[in-house]
Amino acid sequence: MDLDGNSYPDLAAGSLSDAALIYRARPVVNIRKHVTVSPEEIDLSLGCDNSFCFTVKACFKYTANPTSYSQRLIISYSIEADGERRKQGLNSRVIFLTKSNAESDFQFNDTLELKDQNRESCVAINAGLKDNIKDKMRSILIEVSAEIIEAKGKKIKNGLPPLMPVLDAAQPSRAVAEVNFLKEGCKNKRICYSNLQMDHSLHYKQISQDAFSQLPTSAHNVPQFVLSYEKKDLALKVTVTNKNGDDAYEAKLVGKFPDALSYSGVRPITPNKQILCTANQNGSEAECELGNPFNRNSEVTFYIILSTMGITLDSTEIEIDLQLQT
Ligand SMILES: [Ca+2]
Repeated sequence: MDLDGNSYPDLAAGSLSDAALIYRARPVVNIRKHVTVSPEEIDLSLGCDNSFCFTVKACFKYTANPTSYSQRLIISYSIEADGERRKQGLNSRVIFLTKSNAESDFQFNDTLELKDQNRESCVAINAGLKDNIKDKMRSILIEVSAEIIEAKGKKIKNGLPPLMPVLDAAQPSRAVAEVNFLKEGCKNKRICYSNLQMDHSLHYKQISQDAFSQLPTSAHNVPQFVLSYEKKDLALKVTVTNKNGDDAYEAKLVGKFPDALSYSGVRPITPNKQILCTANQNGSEAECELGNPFNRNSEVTFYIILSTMGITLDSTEIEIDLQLQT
């Protein structure tokens, strides 16, 4: 029995009293979401910061069974950028320039009317990128989701009010599009194969002088350091190269130091090449940014200065762990 004429079977239960209960089945609809971005690739070397960078176009239509179902649906939808990154505690790189009632600028929320089954409605919004974004490597994901907030009924059979449809739970809740960054310094413009290599040597700084002297080595080629009032600071001279490699994005050197040593500073040697290092609170770990990108065939040399305050009379061996990352 279909009391309201929506093609879904209903159930009526009566008793000997003068009341009857009607259980009506709500229609199941599927909102099809389709999202595209234009352009799909951004060339950051052409400049694209706070102003317009790309357009997101999201289209929605609904399908239902039976095909004769034709209520007007009001949906609310959300377009979100860099959602995966934000789940990892990172910031979104995107700012939507078209404003909505969303609280944040990486999200766009609005409502839309779908007049009939299979009739598509689209929106287009503009987006920009934040200044000085670090991650120019991983693509930006744009996710679109939607839900029904109202069904506007036509004439209802038997004087019954229209029922709110339910979303088909078996259908994907999100549609996704990707914005990629063009990597000029990479042979394959999407994936970069860098060739980062490192050379290092240990030096010390005499208290009265500004220069660094290399430590003498033992018979087994291990640098030897004798702590004295004059020889107070150790300096790790590091040279990093990227010979014939693709550009290395977010290239950095990560150093881990033993209890006896702690990071105390960095001193550049290569002219016009500033190195920025950040250390943890007790100086047992430091990260030095080499470049974003660290270009093909570039080379940089710098000293990492290590305080020897923690060295005791029992210290006989010191191990330093250095790693290049990109
Ligand atoms: Ca029905």
